Amino acid sequence: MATAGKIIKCKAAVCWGPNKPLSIEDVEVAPPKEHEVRIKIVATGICRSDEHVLSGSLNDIKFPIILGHEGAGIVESVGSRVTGIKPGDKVIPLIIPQCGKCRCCVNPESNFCYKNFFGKFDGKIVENTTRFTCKGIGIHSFLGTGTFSEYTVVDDIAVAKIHDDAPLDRVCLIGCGFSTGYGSALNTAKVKHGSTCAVFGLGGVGLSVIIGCKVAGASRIIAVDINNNKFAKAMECGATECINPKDYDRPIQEVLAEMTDDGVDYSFEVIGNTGVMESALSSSHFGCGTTIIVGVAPSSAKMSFDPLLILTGRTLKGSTFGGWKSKDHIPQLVCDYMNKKFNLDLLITHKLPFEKINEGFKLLCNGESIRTVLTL
Ligand code: CND
Ligand code: ZN
Ligand code: ZN
Repeated sequence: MATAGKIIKCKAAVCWGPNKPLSIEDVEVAPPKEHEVRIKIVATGICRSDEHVLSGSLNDIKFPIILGHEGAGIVESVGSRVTGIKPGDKVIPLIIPQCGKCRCCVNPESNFCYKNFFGKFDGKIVENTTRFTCKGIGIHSFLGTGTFSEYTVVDDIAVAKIHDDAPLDRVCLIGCGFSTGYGSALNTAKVKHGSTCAVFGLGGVGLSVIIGCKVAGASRIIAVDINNNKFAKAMECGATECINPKDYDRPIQEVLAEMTDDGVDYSFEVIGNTGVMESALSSSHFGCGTTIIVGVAPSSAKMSFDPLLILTGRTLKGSTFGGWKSKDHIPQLVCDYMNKKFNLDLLITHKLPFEKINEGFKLLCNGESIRTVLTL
């Protein structure tokens, strides 16, 4: 491509600090270095985790930063020593890289990687620098993906080549929300056929948990949210019943215990609220229940619970990116979508041009949208 090896000037939504609207700026995107890939982003979803940064609930975020971690695009150019990815390939940037060599990568039970960005939040890619500049200032990249930009640079261990015919304006959700929820049911909880599940929080990630529970053959999927407007979509995704904690004057775990002969087999917290995490744990069956934390709590929040809950047979686990080994599994998930194994189109409630990104965040915060897909 004519732009290979050169700085690209393009538009990006820069987050200069918490509690400020994103600002569409002209940025410079440096060419990819060794083991890096520069991508033309075509579409990107807005996930609640981006909003956590905007609202200042995550510590140690380096500003200014370009958010966005649910994108899909086309490779513009590759740096030296990149193998298996070439200009023109359709790709999804990965929020958890897969170096293939570290202790996590070689363990089939883990989908983490020592080169991960999650929990580190320093906004740098592996070489420890940034590739974006705006007004002479280096701009960080959230989770190493920075998809709220027409072009971004990622590490080659943090990008998956996907099917040439994949519709990028939909499979972008496989970059985070869909895969995170779906995999937490299938890979982390390993939901069994005929089991009972409760899903707390019915945003894009929670609905994807429901889709996963359904694919796993759960017999009951109880959807829990404080916003009744989320229930119709939850039923469409596979929930068998919906409940609102505000409709009861007793703790929701008691309601769930009554509904399910003493507790669900699997419960999922998909909000990022430590109080709800405790309710989800208490909702699972005392002898054999499993609770999965998917929501990202504010940095300072602490969970507290009676250890007897665990001692009596419950299991508490967390799941990042649905337990998928990113580079290995994402291309297959894209094919599964194209083969109609699941329907992630249900999650897309809004489509907006990139310039309207702040409107997209408003829709998320008002509870009006599930996923807004921005097209660049
Ligand atoms: P979104 O905000 O769309 O959904 C959250 C839902 O929870 C909304 O429907 C709310 O109405 C509902 N809710 C809020 N408070 C309560 C409550 N007290 N009781 C019941 N329901 C409530 O968010 P999302 O689906 O985009 O993301 C959900 C969480 O998942 C969020 O914390 C995000 O940061 C996290 C996440 C995790 C990962 C991962 O890899 N683990 C990846 N991406 C996002
Ligand atoms: Zn996300
Ligand atoms: Zn690794």
